[in-house]
Amino acid sequence: MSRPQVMGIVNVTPDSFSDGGRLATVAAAVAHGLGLVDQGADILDIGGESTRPGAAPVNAAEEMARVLPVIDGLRALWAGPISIDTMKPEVARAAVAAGATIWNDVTALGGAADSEATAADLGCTVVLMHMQGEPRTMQADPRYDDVVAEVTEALLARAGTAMAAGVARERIWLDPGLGFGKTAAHNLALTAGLERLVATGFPILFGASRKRLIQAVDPTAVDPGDRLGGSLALALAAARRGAAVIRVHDVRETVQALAVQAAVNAGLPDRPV
Ligand code: PMM
Repeated sequence: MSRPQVMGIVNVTPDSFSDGGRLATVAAAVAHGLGLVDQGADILDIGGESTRPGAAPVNAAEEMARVLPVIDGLRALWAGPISIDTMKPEVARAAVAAGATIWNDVTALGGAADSEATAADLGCTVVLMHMQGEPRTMQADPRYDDVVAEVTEALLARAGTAMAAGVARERIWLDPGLGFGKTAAHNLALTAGLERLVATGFPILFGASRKRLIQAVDPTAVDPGDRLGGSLALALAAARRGAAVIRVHDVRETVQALAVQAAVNAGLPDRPV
């Protein structure tokens, strides 16, 4: 089994990098992205608006001012795939014009009336992520009868709508959206049941890096920086079940863990190390 692709996260929000102003932030974000490429990232995911529960929304002009110079800077120095993590079609359009080839949309093209038509027009790959509710309130009281079945069904419905709007089937990836309107138990069930999503035939993107479900298992992991072990365990679990792309902060460690898992499965030529 070959390993999934690793998507490295470049969050360009004011709290992510230096507070030395816009230019310093852009330079730091570009350097961070190139560092992730050196560590083995196959894809870089650039985001200018936090989707954490309770995070304040950002307008399109501010979001573009954050992400476009970073995409420009990366595009000038790296030819690999760049993804734009945005809920706004106008930001996706500008990002694709700047060289992004993937629109990662946590609203599964439900964020604006023209999201689907924009995705069809852009012809880029789109990540349709599942979310119950909206970021501000999604963690209040998420409920499902059968989370794996309901998330699968909802994502297939979104994919159907996107295709009806003109998005090509082969341009669609699906993502169960861990942490987006889900309890820790829901997140674990979705990880354990990922094969159901894989069986849809769409490539599956899985993002659990540093998420709070790890703290639900290990209550001492309060700081997201203390969740590496859990993030790696989740990445390996998803890879084993056939995830195509794993979205992570800790690229080097994830690439290494996936490579070792693949080597255990496939074996290595017998030579001393
Ligand atoms: N998680 C976050 C942001 N964007 N996009 C996709 N497709 N899947 C995710 O799981 C996802 C996402 C929130 O995590 P971060 O704040 O650590 O980036």
